[in-house]
Amino acid sequence: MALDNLSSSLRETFRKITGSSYIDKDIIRDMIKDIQRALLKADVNVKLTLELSRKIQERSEGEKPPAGMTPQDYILKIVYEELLSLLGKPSNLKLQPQTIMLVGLYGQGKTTTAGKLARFFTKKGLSTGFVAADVHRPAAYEQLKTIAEQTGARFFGIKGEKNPIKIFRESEDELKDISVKIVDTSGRDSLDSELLDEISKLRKAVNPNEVLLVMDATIGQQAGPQAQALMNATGLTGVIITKMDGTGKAGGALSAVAQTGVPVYMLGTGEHFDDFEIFSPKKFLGRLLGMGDPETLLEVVKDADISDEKAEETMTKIMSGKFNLMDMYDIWEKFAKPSLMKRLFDSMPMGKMPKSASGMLDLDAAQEKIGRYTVILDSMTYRELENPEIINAKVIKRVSRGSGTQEQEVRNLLKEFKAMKENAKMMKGNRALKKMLRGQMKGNPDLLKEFDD
Ligand SMILES: Nc1nc2c(ncn2[C@@H]2O[C@H](COP(=O)(O)OP(=O)(O)OP(=O)(O)O)[C@@H](O)[C@H]2O)c(=O)[nH]1
Ligand SMILES: [Mg+2]
Repeated sequence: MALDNLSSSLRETFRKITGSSYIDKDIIRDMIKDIQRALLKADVNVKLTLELSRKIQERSEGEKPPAGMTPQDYILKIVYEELLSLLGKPSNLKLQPQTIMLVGLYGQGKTTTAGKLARFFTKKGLSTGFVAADVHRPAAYEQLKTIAEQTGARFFGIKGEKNPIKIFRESEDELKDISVKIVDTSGRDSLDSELLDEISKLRKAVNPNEVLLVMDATIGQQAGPQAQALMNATGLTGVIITKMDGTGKAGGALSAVAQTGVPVYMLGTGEHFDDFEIFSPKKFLGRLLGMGDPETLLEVVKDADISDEKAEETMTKIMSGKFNLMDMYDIWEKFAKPSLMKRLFDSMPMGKMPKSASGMLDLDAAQEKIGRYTVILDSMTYRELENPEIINAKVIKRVSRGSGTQEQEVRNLLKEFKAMKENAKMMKGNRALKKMLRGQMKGNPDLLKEFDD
């Protein structure tokens, strides 16, 4: 996933602070150096990194923790708040009739995102239509038409027409009974004045409610100037960052967002139309810092067609770090469906899942692995599943024979189980973050209870 490295560095920094018995200037300075290094490595731009670290330093040295809060927790709170400010203000698309124009450089995912938006709005009961205003790439018309068929959006385009404004004007009658109109525009290799001029004129003609910049997570430092230029030409209202499932560093895109001051609305997390997430700065940061994401979990668990009661129960177990092999079995049985696994991959301890060369979750391999692991678990006794610590070499031998797998594979399973448990404990262990995430977990009292014990 994009930002994996930043995530592990920040978690390490948080661990260091939580683990230190006192806080002094040196510790703060070291921490700031660690954070700077981590941000720069993730492609966050230098100016922003410096601003952020200066703020953290000033506040850490100048502010006193309120009564009842340890200096360690207070430092973490400061870092958390400053990182959160880097992610911009929470805001999102409104569920109402509107016109949305998608802009951005070549190949960043505009047309795919049109499909994702269509899926998103149709699911909420709003009819959606596309205007094919990419007049430069010859295959653009067909691509959008196909996506319209796949997502149930109405399509309007004029094949061969070179004037995007004319296309939009003619679409108005055709799409007049459609609630959400999405205008797909041309991308370019770089931002020349010709493109900016074209997009600016189109923007005036369309007069959209939203102008969304579509930017992918692999874009580096050039993201800033580009976003700024598009901002000036069109008055962007929001950003969608795509390809968050890849190995791009995402820091470039996030820096650009911070500079322009427009909110990130959504994240693209794959090539399918359902690989689309609402962006929430708090959730995103919680996930980055290894707190798991209670809200996403609950959403997905509910999507899995499990009763609310069962969903809560599973969640509570996962987050409590108390689960045993039986629970691991339970999780895999419920969640080993491709669509769910993909969404859960990052927000829940699923064990180590196979990745493809590009760093994305390899679904087929993951399914196969879970299949094999389930057979192994099937060969254990109930007592062993409930008390994994009693599994010794003899049991491993028996289970391996019983399931027709190698002993090594049984050992691997047990090792991963341990790692999952550690992971879940880490989510549980960070008191300062827990407090801060409390707001997100309102309405979920059982979960909070587990957190508090
Ligand atoms: N992995 C992944 N791939 C994506 C995502 N969004 C888009 N893509 C892929 O990126 C490629 C380019 O996507 P398009 O939607 O055609 O990009 P575009 O901005 O419309 O491109 P132009 O119209 O040529 O400027 C396609 O292969 C998409 O499948 C995403 O969130 N994750
Ligand atoms: Mg396109």
